[in-house]
Order: sequence, then structure tokens, then C-alpha cells
Amino acid sequence: MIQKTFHLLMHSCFSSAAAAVYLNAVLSTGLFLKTSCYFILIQEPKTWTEAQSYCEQYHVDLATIQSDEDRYKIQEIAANEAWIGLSMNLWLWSDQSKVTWMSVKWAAGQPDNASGNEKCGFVLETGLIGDDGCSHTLPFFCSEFHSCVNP
Ligand SMILES: [Ca+2]
Repeated sequence: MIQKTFHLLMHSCFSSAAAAVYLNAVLSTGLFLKTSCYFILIQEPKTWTEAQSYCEQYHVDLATIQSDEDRYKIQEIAANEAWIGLSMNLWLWSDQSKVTWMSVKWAAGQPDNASGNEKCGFVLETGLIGDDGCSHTLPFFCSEFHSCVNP
């Protein structure tokens, strides 16, 4: 609700580019910690399961994209294919939260289950999502603050 209000405010006061810059400044102050998450991109390629363990040990969990803001945040620091917390056990986030499909934007042709065993989700530099075999090794996004999981 805070974000919606914020959006309306930004819409009325700034151009979208200025709003994006300002939003990032506000986000980086932690003002919106409860409704937005920070993400960290770990460049060392790991399998999805290894990546999840790493995130749980050193951060919070693999990244979940629960809103457009989350997606923009990921998109900003995404460089190449990288795991996120999505996996196809009925497509749940790794923290067991349900997928808000409005916030998940599949890349063209995805999910295609191309190898017949593509049960894990990765994000492209565009912020769009695809499915891939969980044993492939990719960089990955962790969510960074506990407030993401327990707001
Ligand atoms: Ca695929």
C-alpha cells in the first residue's frame, strides 16, 4: 500500500526517469525495507540447490520476485542468466511463498522445459525469467535482508 501511494505520488510529481532515480535513492536508505527487497548477485556459478544453500547460509534465501519493484531491482544488477528462487514444485519460491504471477514475466518461449527436466527458474539481464535444468551451474541472486522473508 505504501508503494502504491508512493507510485501515485511519483507519477504526479516527476518524470518516470526522475522517479526511478529517486525511488532507488529512497530504497537505498532502507525506507521501504518492509515492502521491497534488496538483492545480491553472486557471480560464482552453482547448481540451483547449491545456490539456495549458499543464500541461506550467507544471506536470506534465493531471490523472490514478488512485485514489479523487485523485478526492476533485479534487472538493474542482472548481468547474465542467474538463478532465482523459483522452482517447479508447482512453481513455488524457495521460501515456500506462492508465486504472484503478475510479477513474473517469462522470456519469449519460456518456460519450455526444453531438456524435459527444467524445473528451476533463472532470470535474464532483461529481468525476464526462463526455466532450466536445476543441475546447471549459474550465478544466482540472493535476497539480502531478513525483512524480505519476515516483513
Ligand atoms: Ca527453458
